[in-house]
Amino acid sequence: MKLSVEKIIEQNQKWLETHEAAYNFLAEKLEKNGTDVEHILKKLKDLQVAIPSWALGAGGTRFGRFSYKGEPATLEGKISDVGLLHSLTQSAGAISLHIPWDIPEDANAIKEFAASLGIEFDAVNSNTFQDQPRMKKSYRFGSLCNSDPSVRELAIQHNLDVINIGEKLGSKSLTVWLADGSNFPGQHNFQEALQNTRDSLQHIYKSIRDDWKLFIEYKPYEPNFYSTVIQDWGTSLMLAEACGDRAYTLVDLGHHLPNTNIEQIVATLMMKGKLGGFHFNDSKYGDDDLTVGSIKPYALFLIWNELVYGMEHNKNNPSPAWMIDASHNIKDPLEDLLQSLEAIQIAHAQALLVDQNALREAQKQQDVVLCQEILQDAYRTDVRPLLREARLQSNAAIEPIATYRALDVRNQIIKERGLHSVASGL
Ligand code: AOS
Ligand code: ZN
Ligand code: ZN
Ligand code: ZN
Repeated sequence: MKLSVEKIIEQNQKWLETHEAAYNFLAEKLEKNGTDVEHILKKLKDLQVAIPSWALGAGGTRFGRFSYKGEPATLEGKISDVGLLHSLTQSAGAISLHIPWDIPEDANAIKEFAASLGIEFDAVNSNTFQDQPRMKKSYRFGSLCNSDPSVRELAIQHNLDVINIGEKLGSKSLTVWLADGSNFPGQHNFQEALQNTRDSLQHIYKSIRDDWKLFIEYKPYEPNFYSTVIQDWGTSLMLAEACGDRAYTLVDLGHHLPNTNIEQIVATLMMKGKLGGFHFNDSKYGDDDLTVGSIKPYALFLIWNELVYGMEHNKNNPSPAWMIDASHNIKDPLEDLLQSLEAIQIAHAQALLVDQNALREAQKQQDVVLCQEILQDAYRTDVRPLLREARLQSNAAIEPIATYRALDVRNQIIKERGLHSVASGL
């Protein structure tokens, strides 16, 4: 199903008056304080966040998975769902595929279909954390790190296949997340596992085209519970540097031990020009993959503050590839993603409000109180009228979730796909 601009504009009429009053009030106040509101609106409109194909069905846990009504059973279905999110927000103009869950039968046709909805293909993700049918060897004891060279070869070849598929679709990057690690002390020779991983990644890196990037994701634990080969940003950075200029670290917000200062990691990576990819989600305990901003919105704002600073100051750092890596177990996946998109843009807008010059000056004066005041003043501003205005100007929905519900989108999807359609790959 497709949402027409006319329908969205029609819905917008309901909120137009209230919105305009709130927007004018805020814009006037901000302009008085010297904020360039047009600049913020432009930044909000420009930011495009990729949706991962696996977030369009309900997520699950090792205890089970409860499908959501009308999940997309095909790649076309997933792309069409991202198209809906994009129509409602104009900020989800890309999909991130996962191979082999999303192998396109006809890459050209898929590319055309996506383009008709304004959707591009962001980073492609390889999968060496599961065995696939008819595989000659198993990833049971790891993939790129495996002590058996024939398993490493298999895993390298898989990544090359993924690059190949990505090239056909117009992707420009490969994300490698490895589950590789060990469950018990003594199981791994740490040094050998890391060296094997480095050699394998270098091999993959050599096969990517000049206009491609390699993103190396890290994660402290899970599915292995004693050690993970690429456990932290330092290891990832070391590997990226061992590969070359177009290899970068990818930060996933859920991939840190509790209380890690993620904003400081972001700052360090951007200073080195090595923050390539970014996975948004939120977490209470571990890699919970909860809706962005649902647990620690202030931390998200502080992270965005470093992202905005870095994008302004570290011209050596390319614009990171943004993706939502969240998948909810019980909500309507599309509503959940709309909430995540909103949370990303709220923190983004708040960070854009930070008066960087005043902050630098307060830092120079060592005025700790003022530094905190400047950050919190931005954080405590209700920036939602700015988001609504950016969407209104882009012909998206002033209120995406309310519009999604008013237009009864889920029931129309169910009518098309059936109540019991199950997401492919999950
Ligand atoms: C896994 O924990 C990572 O976050 C990956 O980025 C991603 O969620 C995975 O590749 C999807 O299966
Ligand atoms: Zn991730
Ligand atoms: Zn994860
Ligand atoms: Zn996660």
